Amino acid sequence: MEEPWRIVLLGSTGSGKSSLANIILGENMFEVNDSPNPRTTTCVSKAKHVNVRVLCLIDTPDFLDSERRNIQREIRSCLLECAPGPHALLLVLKKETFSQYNKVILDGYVDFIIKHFSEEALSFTTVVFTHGDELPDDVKIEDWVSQNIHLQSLVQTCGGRCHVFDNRQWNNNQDPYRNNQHQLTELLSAIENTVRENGEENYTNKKLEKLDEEIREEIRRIRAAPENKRLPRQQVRAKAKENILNRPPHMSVAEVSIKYVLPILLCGVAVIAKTCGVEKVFEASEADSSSRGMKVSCALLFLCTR
Ligand SMILES: Nc1nc2c(ncn2[C@@H]2O[C@H](COP(=O)(O)OP(=O)(O)OP(=O)(O)O)[C@@H](O)[C@H]2O)c(=O)[nH]1
Ligand SMILES: [Mg+2]
Repeated sequence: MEEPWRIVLLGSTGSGKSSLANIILGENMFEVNDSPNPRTTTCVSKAKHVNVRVLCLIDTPDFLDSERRNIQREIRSCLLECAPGPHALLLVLKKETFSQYNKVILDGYVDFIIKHFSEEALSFTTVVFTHGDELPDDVKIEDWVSQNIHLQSLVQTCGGRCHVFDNRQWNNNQDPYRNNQHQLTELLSAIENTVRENGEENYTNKKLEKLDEEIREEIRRIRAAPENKRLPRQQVRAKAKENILNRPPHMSVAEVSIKYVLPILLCGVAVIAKTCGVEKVFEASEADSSSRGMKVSCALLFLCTR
């Protein structure tokens, strides 16, 4: 079977990520938020045949919501869902007046992509506006974007790719431009161009490749159990991702050393210093210097275990 295109939707709560995902898949597969509170709280991925290929959409919570708990876990879940790498990242923005406040959010998402994927991932990113019905008559989204320096710069950062949908109003619109089907065709063709420019490959990096290898390894482990032999492929993959997500994050040898080995060594040094009278080096009374030795060690211990 041909590999699905993995498409990640990013953006603020209420920007229309889940609604857009439903429009792209042509079916209500993601829960839409009609309350003032965030709805999508965990990463959800759904796949479906659309035109000639399978699209796997990864809907995400608002990663910049500072009040959200478990954000690191959700970021890891998003990376697991799109491993070995996404074919496209969609930065979903509500079409509205863009102020200085919005600029902070725009910059926040660009920084997020650079931090958790890389700068190169911006060339796989497309800006998608929702609430297109508010676009003035006869104005195309590119023209509207060009009126605001922050938006213009964002779209340029994302390779000049931008599209507009109206998830509520443009489903059966007769207008050739103000029409979700037309916008979807354009969006998929833009993604196809990006993938082609990348030698028919999705975006990837070392971290995503490693996660993919971890998933394969876990799939092999699950499959080895006789009771799992008949589990469908998708179910095994989902189980593998869940197992990895529930594991404590992998630590490098250096991290393990700093977190566990160094504190033990420091404690040892403190005990030896006390018993051997190394406190004389500090030129203080025995009691003072040994307690100072302990304090220094405890302070270092505290810093290391944070
Ligand atoms: N008029 C209009 N309403 C929209 C559009 N897109 C989304 N909405 C509405 O905006 C609200 C939020 O939409 P969602 O798709 O749930 O937004 P979200 O980004 O997934 O929100 P969270 O899951 O909370 O992060 C819902 O009431 C949608 O019906 C649009 O293009 N036009
Ligand atoms: Mg949502």
